[in-house]
Amino acid sequence: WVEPICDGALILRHFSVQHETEIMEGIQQVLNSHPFRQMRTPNGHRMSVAMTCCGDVGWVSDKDGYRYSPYNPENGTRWPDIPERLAALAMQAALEAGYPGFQPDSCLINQYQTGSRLSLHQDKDEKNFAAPIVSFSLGISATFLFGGMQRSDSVQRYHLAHGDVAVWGGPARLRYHGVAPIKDAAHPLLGTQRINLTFRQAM
Ligand code: MD5
Ligand code: FE
Repeated sequence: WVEPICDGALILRHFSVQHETEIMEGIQQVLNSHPFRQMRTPNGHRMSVAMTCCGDVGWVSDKDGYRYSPYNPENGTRWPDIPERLAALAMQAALEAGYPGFQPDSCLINQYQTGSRLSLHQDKDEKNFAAPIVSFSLGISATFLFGGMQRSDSVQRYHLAHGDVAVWGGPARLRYHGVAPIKDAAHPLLGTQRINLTFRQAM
């Protein structure tokens, strides 16, 4: 079922549960050559979320800042293609959310473990803010923090569970958001981790 968040954003509850096996196969394919690693912020802090990417470009962070790069700085090689079945599911979710023609060229894969968190931020390293961001949640649950256009604005909390897909576009695209510290839990398929896929039109 569909849970509206605000103008431009909604959650497709349970959307990807029936595809969980092929989604995990797609993720594993990327991990084989580009495993999760914890990058550093420009301030030098190690992020608690481990990440990897696929697509034409991937989101990277280091002492020089945040950016999209065709290369994984870890090994200097190009990111693998977004697995075809994953791209198709992301396009289908975007379509159901009212965004036909979504063509992701980048997918950031976030791995959360107990205690991992993502502090409030805006996604503004992409070139095209007209395209939505399509976000798949897998594994243990998270409390998603949805803020306003300023960091100091109050946040609404949303429970994101295995299979939920959130689509953030229109006026929601540049809202501050984050993920509260992940509570210790276990999921039958993914164990003690949460994986989040964010499909983007970055270039
Ligand atoms: C996550 N990831 O659960 C979230 C899901 C990230 C990130 O925030 O940058 O990797 S994506 C949530 C999102 C994206 C764009 C806009 C908004 C939320 N929003 O308007 O709240 O790991
Ligand atoms: Fe974000």
